[in-house]
Amino acid sequence: MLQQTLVLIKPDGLKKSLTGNVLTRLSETKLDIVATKIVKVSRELAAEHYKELKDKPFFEDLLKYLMGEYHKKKVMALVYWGEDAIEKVRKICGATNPEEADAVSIRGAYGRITTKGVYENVIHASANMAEAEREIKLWFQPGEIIQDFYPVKAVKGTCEKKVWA
Ligand code: 3AN
Repeated sequence: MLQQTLVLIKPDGLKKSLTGNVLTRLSETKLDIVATKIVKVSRELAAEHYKELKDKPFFEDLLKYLMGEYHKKKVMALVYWGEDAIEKVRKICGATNPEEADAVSIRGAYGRITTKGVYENVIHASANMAEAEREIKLWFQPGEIIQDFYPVKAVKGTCEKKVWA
């Protein structure tokens, strides 16, 4: 089944110069990259992204981690698209807990748990199609993706935006 999935290379991955390694591993899937950008993550974006986990004891640390408070204040966001994209990407990512992840998976090879108990697991990938839709719409605007997956509508420009001077 053709699917799209959101991938985030998290601040630990950027700080450790793992972007190339992670993208090389993901290229094994032969999926298409249909959107990408570097994002400085606000507290609001981090909280919305992880809203399902808001009652977990590690929620506050998780927000700080995604915002880059422990590493660099940036995340690389990508959308991959193709046959069974969600499962293919999740398999290469490995288990959530980097200590339990397959040693040759991205999280197994590059992730760690800090002495404070924060999972620094380098990468996020959507878990299912509903999550992928919610996350892709949260991180990207329609014009930033070169493939049309979700319906769009035209709105008259009323709000101010920056253009090149
Ligand atoms: P996944 O990212 O594999 O879909 P989720 O959605 O359960 O896993 O967790 C989101 C993120 O929360 C994880 N990537 C990890 O950074 C963090 N996390 C999950 N469980 C724990 C835990 N027990 N302790 C610390 N951090 C955790």
